Amino acid sequence: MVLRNMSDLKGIVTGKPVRKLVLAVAHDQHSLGAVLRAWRDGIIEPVFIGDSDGIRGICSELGYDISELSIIHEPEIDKAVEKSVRMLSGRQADILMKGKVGTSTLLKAVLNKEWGLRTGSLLSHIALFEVGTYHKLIGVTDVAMNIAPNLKDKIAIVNNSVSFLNRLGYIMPKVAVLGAVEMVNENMEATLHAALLSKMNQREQIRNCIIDGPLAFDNAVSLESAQHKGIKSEVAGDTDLLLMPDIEVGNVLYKSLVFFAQAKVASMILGAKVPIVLTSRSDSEQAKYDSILLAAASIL
Ligand code: COD
Repeated sequence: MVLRNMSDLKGIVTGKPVRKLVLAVAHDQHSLGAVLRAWRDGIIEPVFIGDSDGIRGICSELGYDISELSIIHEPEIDKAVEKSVRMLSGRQADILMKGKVGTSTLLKAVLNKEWGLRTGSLLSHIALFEVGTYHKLIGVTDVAMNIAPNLKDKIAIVNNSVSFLNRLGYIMPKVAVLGAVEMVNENMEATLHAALLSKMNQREQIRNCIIDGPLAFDNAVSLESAQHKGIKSEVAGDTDLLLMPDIEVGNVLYKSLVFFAQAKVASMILGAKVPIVLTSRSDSEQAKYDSILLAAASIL
């Protein structure tokens, strides 16, 4: 199976067990709007940790009666984040979600050696996009957590993403490892990593996916463009997952797709003890809602 539209996620999670979601630093309008919608749709049961007056005020502005929901009052951001993460590490809930807090503050807490959500493997971020000009959803990794991944990190990032896509129903997702060019250039490290990852995939050191690279962005998403350059590739034009060279390229692509191409996006952190909904503060309520569905789908 391959997801064509963001709305396919709803079909996957509807009627499945209701998951307990902790919204860390919850007094945030878009996050609360998304969480309450997912609650109303019977997908999650929320716990809000943050400034209780702020939370109640926003929920009432949004027109929700939250008298039956759990709110833990903690106005200090660091303490609210720690309480949230501890709740997940204590297995009192299933999904963590970032509210009104910076990404690195939340991630540092998630990586806390004593009470965090580490598993021993690398944690990484994945974003799924619905873009009007592409024939299916396309994944992009890592645009938000690993800053300058080395080859070992990239292997872990691919493995995290592939096992996630496998869980969503993709049998052999097609992975394009991006560079600025499609030939190996010894001065461009991303092309060296791409060639090694492709060979490791051919030799079954990285399984359950088809990897090709280096591919430039145009060849990865357009068969016509690949053919024009004489590139023969099973992945070109039909990519399910784009592996980014580093966080800057990934983040700029993410924002370009959202702001210039009006793409829909859902995103989360993989490889932790529990799924973590981690969207950008500028993401819409819809993006946060779709990200909640994605996190719920990842643990079916
Ligand atoms: N997975 C597992 N363990 C990790 C990871 C990871 N991805 N990253 C670091 N660790 C471990 C290290 O092995 C070490 O034990 C400890 O965590 C601390 O490592 P540092 O010192 O390299 O990392 P930190 O704590 O300074 O920073 C970790 C962050 C994830 C916060 C950092 O990498 C970061 O700021 N990433 C970018 C976040 C961001 O600003 N995104 C914005 C885009 S929206």
